[in-house]
Amino acid sequence: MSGSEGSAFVVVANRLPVDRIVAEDGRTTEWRRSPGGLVTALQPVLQAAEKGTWIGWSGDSSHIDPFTLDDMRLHPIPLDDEELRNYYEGFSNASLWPLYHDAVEQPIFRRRWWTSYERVNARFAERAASVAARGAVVWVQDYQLQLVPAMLRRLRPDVRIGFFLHIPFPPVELFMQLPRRLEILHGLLGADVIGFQQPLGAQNFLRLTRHLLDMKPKGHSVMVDDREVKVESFPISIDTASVEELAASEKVTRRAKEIRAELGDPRNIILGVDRLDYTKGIEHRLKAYRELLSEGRLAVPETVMVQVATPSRERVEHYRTLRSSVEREVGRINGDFGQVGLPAIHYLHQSYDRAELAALYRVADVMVVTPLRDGMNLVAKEYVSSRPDGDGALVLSEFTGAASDLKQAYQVNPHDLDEVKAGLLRAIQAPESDRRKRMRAMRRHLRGHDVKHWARGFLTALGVPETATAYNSGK
Ligand code: GDG
Repeated sequence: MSGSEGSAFVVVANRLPVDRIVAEDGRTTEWRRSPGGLVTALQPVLQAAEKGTWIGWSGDSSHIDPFTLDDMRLHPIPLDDEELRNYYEGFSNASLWPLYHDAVEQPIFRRRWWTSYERVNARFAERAASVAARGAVVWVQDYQLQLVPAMLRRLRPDVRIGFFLHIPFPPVELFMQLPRRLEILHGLLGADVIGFQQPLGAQNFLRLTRHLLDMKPKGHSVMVDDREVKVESFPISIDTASVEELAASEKVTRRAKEIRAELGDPRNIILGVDRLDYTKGIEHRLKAYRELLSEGRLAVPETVMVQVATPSRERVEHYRTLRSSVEREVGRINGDFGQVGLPAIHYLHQSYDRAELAALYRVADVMVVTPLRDGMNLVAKEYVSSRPDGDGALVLSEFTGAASDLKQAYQVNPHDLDEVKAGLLRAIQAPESDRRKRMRAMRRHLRGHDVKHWARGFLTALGVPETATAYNSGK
């Protein structure tokens, strides 16, 4: 249905922004919007554009007809088990993910994974080509879909194509390891705007075009034939207003008090919240905490740690190994320093709803975010905006994109254990006035730089100010 019937604005992402929920009768299913910044950011444009469409994987292999939810047209793409293993768990999460994160784990390459990656990317591109109206704007998201821009351009040269990478883009020396590196590079260059989280990612990409294709980047762009491709950074953020509102709600305030009591009313609550992923530096922070306890610089029950580790990519080998080693370390800490009814660390390998997470942020005196490499890290931003009391302290790895936005955090190099320990102690012992001053500055920054600011910036670079103005209509 290309032409006048199609959508003027199309988002292409690995996942649809909805979850399928089994109704109470246990038989029928319904769709519910999944919580997440991306959908919040894009919904105003999807709603403003006549029949805005989101194309993404539904979460299983069944063929589901397009449907409408909250004024968004949703086009589910099925993935079968082979594709899930090869395109998603394989090439996306065992090759690209570690490689793009500084190879903090050894990337694995398998030839059959590539075939599947190409096939699935083609399926997304074909669907986008069939739903986009003439001259539409198509915004492709993230590392799972890097071939889509060029594939789509071949099918539909009339549309404007944006691509945003949510994770870091590696330096040339690392990218060169990637089998099929040329195909990936050509895939991305099909876009009109390629967006990265950080200026460093954009620079790495531009250097790569010089190195592999002998291109001559000028400023923030390169020419592909006679077409200009802009390469810039757009740091993503959170829906600050809604995060602040939820954290200040009566329900969350009440729950935060309950949690503090349930934890035994300790003086210091240290919190970590991450997907259970080896890039997040969970082991590094646990080790720092253990050493502080064993040196007597922190003590239970005056201090307690809560680590939420949301289950993630559990069939990928790297993730299984990580889970074992994190759980071994948690057991060791509790074995050595816990008391009956008073563990030193509460470890939660579970997912929570937004309100429970907000209550945890509100109750945490110190939030500890120690990734070895992270495109942005929204958890750090959510914590800052979830403190209506104005207190709290953030220990933040300098290897996150968030470190450029949250300059007043207690920043640490997670590889330097002594520095992580010192950062934790500084955050715990800082005078209240210092903590409040830092938090105030960071909160102010996030009010001016929310996720809509991010989307507006990208769409303006893509040359679609009329789409970007959807944000000014107050929708
Ligand atoms: C990628 C990049 C970049 C976590 N546990 C629960 C839960 N969460 C939510 C958090 C936060 C999100 O998941 C995690 O976002 P992060 O940014 O921290 O990390 P990634 O998942 O690795 O995201 C990252 C991001 O994309 C956006 O561009 O910042 O660098 O790696 O929003 O709150 N949410 C709920 N329950 C949980 O248990 N509801």
